[in-house]
Amino acid sequence: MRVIDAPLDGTGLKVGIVAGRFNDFVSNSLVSGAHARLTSLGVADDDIDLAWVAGAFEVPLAARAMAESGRYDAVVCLGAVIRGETPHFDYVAGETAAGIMRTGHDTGVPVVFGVLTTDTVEQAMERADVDRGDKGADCADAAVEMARLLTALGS
Ligand code: INI
Repeated sequence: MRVIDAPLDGTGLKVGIVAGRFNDFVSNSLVSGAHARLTSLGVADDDIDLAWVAGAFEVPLAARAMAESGRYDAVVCLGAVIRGETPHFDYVAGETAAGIMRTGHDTGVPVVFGVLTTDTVEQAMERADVDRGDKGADCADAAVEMARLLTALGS
């Protein structure tokens, strides 16, 4: 069996980040975690672009614009949809997830899903906490791995 290697090496990669401003106390932490991990994996600070949008619902469209620009090897989508605060949680969360997935499939650019969907503010803060879970860092890993994997697969 040949194992296809996708090293967690971000050297030379260009990464876009899209973040929803809604619940920005969570999104800011996710952005910090993603940014710190990307740079620790070797992505140059100048090769990381961050675009803020109003909320999670807007994230897929901005991610698509980044992916279609041809300037990025991967796009990281960040935000927080919290059930306790919205009766239309299921629409916002579901459409955001579907839009992010579709963007990756349609463009061929890895678009990773770091929009938290939680029942409570506390759960969201826990998953965004750099000392306790840090979904932003997880997404940075996924972005670099997917960019490398697609290259290894000849994409
Ligand atoms: N956007 C979020 O990112 N998180 C939420 O929890 C949220 N709530 O609670 O409604 C939310 N709504 C805004 C939405 O994403 C759009 O920005 C808005 O509907 C304009 O299209």
